[in-house]
Formats: sequence, C-alpha cells, structure tokens
Amino acid sequence: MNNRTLVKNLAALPDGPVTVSGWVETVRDQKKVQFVILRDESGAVQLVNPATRELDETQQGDAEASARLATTEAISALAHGSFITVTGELKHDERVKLGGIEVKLATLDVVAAANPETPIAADSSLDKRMDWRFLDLRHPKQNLIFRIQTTFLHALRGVWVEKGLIEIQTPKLMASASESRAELFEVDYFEGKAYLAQSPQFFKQMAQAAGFGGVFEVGPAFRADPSFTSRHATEFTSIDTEISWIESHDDVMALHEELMVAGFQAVVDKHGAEIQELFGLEIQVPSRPFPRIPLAEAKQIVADRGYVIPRADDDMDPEGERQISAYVKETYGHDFVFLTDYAASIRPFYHMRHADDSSLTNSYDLIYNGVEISTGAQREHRIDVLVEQARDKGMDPEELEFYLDFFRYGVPPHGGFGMGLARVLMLMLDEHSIRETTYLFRGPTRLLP
Ligand code: AMO
Repeated sequence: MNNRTLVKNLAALPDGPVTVSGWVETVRDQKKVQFVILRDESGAVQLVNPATRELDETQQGDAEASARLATTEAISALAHGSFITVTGELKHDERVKLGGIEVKLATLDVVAAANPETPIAADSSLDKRMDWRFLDLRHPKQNLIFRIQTTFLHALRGVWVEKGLIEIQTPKLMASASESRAELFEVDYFEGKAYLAQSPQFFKQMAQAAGFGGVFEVGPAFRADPSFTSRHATEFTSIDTEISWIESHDDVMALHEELMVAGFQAVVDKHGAEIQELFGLEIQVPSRPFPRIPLAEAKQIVADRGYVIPRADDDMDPEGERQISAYVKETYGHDFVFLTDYAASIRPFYHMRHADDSSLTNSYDLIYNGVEISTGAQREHRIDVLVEQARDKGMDPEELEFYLDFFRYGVPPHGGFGMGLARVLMLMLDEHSIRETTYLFRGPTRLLP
C-alpha cells in the first residue's frame, strides 16, 4: 500500500507534508499557476502548483528547477481521469472554496494516464452512461449511492444477526421454476436444462423445515422479463428473509418494519448531510407501525379518487400504487404502506389462505413512495393443503416433489418476504430508474459491461 491520506481526512491534519492519490477531476492551467482538483473515493481537494514554464540561464542544470518545469509540463498534459499520486504541503486557507485546504505540489506521479477524450459528459444519456459505467460511477453522487447501499445492508444484517437469524446462500441454478414459469431463464446444463433462480423462495422455506428458525439472504435473482420499465431488471439483488413460528403475516410485517427503520436510521445518521448536499433530499426515517390497508379497500380508495384499475380482479397497477401512496401520504403522512390480504387468484400457490375465506391470502405488498418494493406472506405449511393449492393453480405436484418433500417431515408455521434492493434505493433517493441504483444493470438489451 502507498501511504496516501484519504482526502476526507486532510482537513483534520495540521499544515505539513502529505501524500494523496486519486484521479484528476479538473485542471485549470493558468500561465502563472496551475490548479488540479484531485478526487478519491472520499472527496476532492485542490492541488496548486506555481508554474515554471521555462528555465532561465542561471537555472540550467539546477535539478530542483528542472523538476518544477517537468511537473508544470506534466500538469499541462494531464488528461482528466488520470490516476495520480502527489506529494506536497497541506495548507489550511479559508479562502479556498473547496473545504478550506489545498496541497502545494512537490511531486506528481502519473500512475495511470487516461485517454484524453472522456466518452461521457454530465449531460450524456442514461444509456451512454451505462456503457461507461466505471467512469459514471466516479461521480460523487453515484459513489454515495453505493456507500448508502453498504450502510443500509449493514444495518439490516445487524438486525438479523442480533435476532440470531442465519445467513444462507441458496443456489441460483435450479431444476424448476421458483416463482412461475413466466419470466424464466432456461440454460443448457450438460445433457439437460437448468433454470436461473427467480427467487430463493423454495430454499429459504427449506431452512424452516431444516429447523433453522430464521434465515436471510442478499443475493441475485433472475427474471426473463422483456419489459423496459424503470423498475424491472433481468437480474436484480433480492433481500430475502424467512422466519418460523409466526402467527400470521402480521409478524412478517413487524420484522419488515423493524428492518426498514434500522436501515433508514443508519442511512440518515451516516449520510444524511451528504444526501442533502448531493441529492437535495431530507430522508425520513419511517415511523412504526406503517399503515396497513387490505387490497380490496385500497382499490376502493383509489377508485374514489377517480382512478379505476383496468382489470377489476387484478393486482394494483403502477398508477394504482401511486394513487394509494398519495392517499397514505395525505392521510397518514407516511411514505410506506402495506397492502394486505391479496386475492388467492393473484398470489402464488404457496401463500397461506385465510382460515375463514379461502379467496384471500395472508400476504402483503410493501409500497414505498408509489412503487412496490416487496412481497411477503405467511406460507402454507400443511402438506395436504399445499398440494391442493398447487393443483388449484394448474401445477403438477410431481414437478414440485423436491419442494413438497420439505413439508412431509414437519415444518413450523413460517413466512417471509423478498425485497428488491435497487428499488428501495431508487425510491429513497428519488431517482428515476433502478439503473441508477444498480451497480451494473441487466436488461433485455444490456449485458455489457
Ligand atoms: P416478487 O416476485 O414480488 O416476490 O419479488 C419481490 C420483490 O423483488 C423485486 N423484483 C424486481 N426488481 C427488479 N427487477 C425485477 N424484474 C423484479 N422482480 C421483482 C421487487 C419485488 O417486490 N418469492 C417472493 C417473495 C416472498 O414472498 O418472499 C417474490 O419473489 O422489489
């Protein structure tokens, strides 16, 4: 490792010699003085170099003067984006706009020069930016998104670990569909076929039969979804949890709330000021409990607001989600709402149905700022009922044998949820697309980089 100081730590140091490393954000090459803005993963600092444009006769052969000339010429030739290491004198000077400090250059080492023409600019299209994602990610806003993501996931893990849940990694190569046969990626697998996991659903439930009590996973999920919306990807990071001994989906929602509050609190505590500065947003930590509205009631509320969801027996559509969120915001001042008790007709076979009304399920969707971020439910753990429900959905229980076996040797009542990580971040940061909040987006027409 070199002995660089992170830019964010410079301000706390006294004036004196420092080494910093990073990339060149801008160069202002004036006749008498040169300024370079150097950025690293923690911030930006101004470097200043009094220019030595030529050597007079007395300076010929003077090694120090020659070095100053070489540094000046190197700065004039510096391409934006080049990675450099510099040494120099740190000086606190409140006139310097960028943080009240600057580094007066002694040496400059161009460690890795960039091509002089940068392929993207601030006004490049999202698609073009995605082509050059590694350069796009150098922007402090993009960098902050992934530091927020780190903090958010760390906070969730903190809750899970504290509760004694076990982290699992389920396989992504499967012998059958994990959600429905729609949106399924099929891959050649030696002599046969395999499918990419759409969700860890079956295997997080398996952990309940295995007596794990509670599990969580943060991992990839794949959907062969041909749509080009702002909220769909063909590969996304799914946050999943599953817990035993619940009484109903209420217990799942309670854990879900606790996780969200911990995640948002950690983000606000650690990044609130930066988010304000770079995104102009004041992130709200949600209060508990989140409002809960049965789906049928939510549809009525939306209809009363003048929006009729086109297919009456269907799920909420995106406009319906926006409308119900607007209602919840106006009525309860809340950004989140659990829509509960979905009709069995629009839920998977593994959702438990109401004891007194088999047309409804013990399930919910969590809507945040107008978009679904999560689906959760109590699962049907009684094997005979489960087989019946699979048949009801036109599924062949034989194809599901491996899954149904989990329920033949005893399994406690359980439930859980799956949540799209990029969607949470998109809505938290008021971004327009999950492409902004996904490290490398995958969609129908994007497999690169
Ligand atoms: P569901 O299919 O609703 O439920 O997915 C759960 C959450 O995952 C996210 N998500 C997506 N994100 C980006 N692109 C996609 N194509 C995409 N599809 C889904 C959403 C969604 O709310 N097994 C159940 C969960 C459970 O019951 O535990 C499931 O997968 O944020």
